[in-house]
Amino acid sequence: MTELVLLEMHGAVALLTLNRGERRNAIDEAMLAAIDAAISRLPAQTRAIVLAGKGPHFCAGLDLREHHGLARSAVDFMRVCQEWHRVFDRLQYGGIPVIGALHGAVVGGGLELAAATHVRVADPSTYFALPEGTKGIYTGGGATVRVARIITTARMVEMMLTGRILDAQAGLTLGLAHEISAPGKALETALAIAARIAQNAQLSNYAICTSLARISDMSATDGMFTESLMAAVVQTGPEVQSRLGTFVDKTLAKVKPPG
Ligand code: 1HE
Repeated sequence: MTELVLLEMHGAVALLTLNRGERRNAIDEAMLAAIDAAISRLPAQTRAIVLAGKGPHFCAGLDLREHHGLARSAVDFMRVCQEWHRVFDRLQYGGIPVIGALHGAVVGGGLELAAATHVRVADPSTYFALPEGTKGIYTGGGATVRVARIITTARMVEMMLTGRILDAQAGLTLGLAHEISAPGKALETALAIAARIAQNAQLSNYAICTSLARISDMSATDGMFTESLMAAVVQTGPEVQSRLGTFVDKTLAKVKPPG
């Protein structure tokens, strides 16, 4: 039986590849379970993850064929959504940076999955859409929170009502992508970014991935308090002495203008 999600280590970077290209990596129950299982299989040395899709598209979202065939009840589908939320939360809040390598369709639940990654590299072929409205359905994999926070709620309402399809450049402008790669190079670029991020202090990466989105859910005073707690843990962590020592002895790379 072919594995639905491939796991391949590149040093400290785990490459997870959705491996259902013949179905455009549509997410049925087996695919969701395979993503969950792949996260559970990550070796202890994993310091960054790249998430990619096999075939011509990153991910076509909910498996519409399965959904149509199962004729689920409202309660059944509520449970499906909660399972998507649980699995995608494991990516977003697992404490390990996840870099999405996007290409082709990143639509519906595919966009919900991409929005759970922390850094998104888009091949020029990438396009983003939330076609649920035009299909008589609704987002259920976290888009109302994750995508709305990236592009604003108003923009998401417009995208869903109109079925608007955004190309890679429009996605970049809205923050759905953070970088557009050279054609065909999204995976290579994502792996290079992941290798760099894997060099950061593990505790800093953990704090960035787990606390920032949570702090944005809090009131300003609670957020500031949580920030100071998180900083107290990170700034007194095990790597601070050695990393900041290189600043004191002037061997630390300076923060220079881009280019
Ligand atoms: C699928 C799916 C799918 C493809 N579920 N089987 N998502 C959508 O509305 C996207 C629907 N899909 C498409 O618009 C197109 O298939 C694509 C633009 C993604 C790809 O087009 P193309 O021409 O490259 O491939 P294709 O010929 O359309 O698809 C190849 C096969 O994949 C075909 O099966 P085949 O047996 O005819 O070969 C398709 O049926 C199959 N396939 N997409 C099932 N989505 C928790 S709620 C989340 C809400 C949502 O995600 S709504 C879904 C939004």
